[in-house]
Amino acid sequence: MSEEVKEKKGFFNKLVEGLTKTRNNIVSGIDAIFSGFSKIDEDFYEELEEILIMGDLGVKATEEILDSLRQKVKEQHIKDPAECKQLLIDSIKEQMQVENTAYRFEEVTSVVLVIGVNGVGKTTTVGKLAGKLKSQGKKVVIAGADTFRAAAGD
Ligand SMILES: Nc1nc2c(ncn2[C@@H]2O[C@H](COP(=O)(O)OP(=O)(O)OP(=O)(O)O)[C@@H](O)[C@H]2O)c(=O)[nH]1
Ligand SMILES: [Mg+2]
Repeated sequence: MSEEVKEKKGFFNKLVEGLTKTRNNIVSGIDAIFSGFSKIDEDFYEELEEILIMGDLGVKATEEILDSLRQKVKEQHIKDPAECKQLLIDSIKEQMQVENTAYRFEEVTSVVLVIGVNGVGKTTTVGKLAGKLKSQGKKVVIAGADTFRAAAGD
């Protein structure tokens, strides 16, 4: 076996390790907040903000998620942090919604870039998208743009 294989495995393992750490930090951070705080106050929101930003959600998305959470907590008169875990999940889901008009590629010639870490389902999703568009009578060209491995062309 060559050096190259060892090197690739090392790189992949490092990637998985890095992402696992990020994921664990967010999950354990959020769990700690919901069990560690006895009331919903500014400290609680500040801690939550820090965890979301450190989890790479971005400053703008984090602010919008927290605004929506604050509003829900107020409207529903929630006092217990444990009760607002589901509200946080709802707020994050809301943030991920996109309008129907967000993708104009259904009407004009467009490029769709699909990006993600290894094995998350890019190729499968690309195949599904291409199949759907083709069945609508559109012309589709698929190109692999992997940096160190040619994508599964077939
Ligand atoms: N459960 C589940 N499995 C999926 C889904 N999409 C893809 N898979 C499976 O996940 C595995 C990886 O899918 P790929 O589409 O090859 O992922 P990829 O991101 O192109 O992978 P690389 O090109 O190797 O980085 C395959 O076994 C798929 O069948 C999904 O939506 N749900
Ligand atoms: Mg692939």
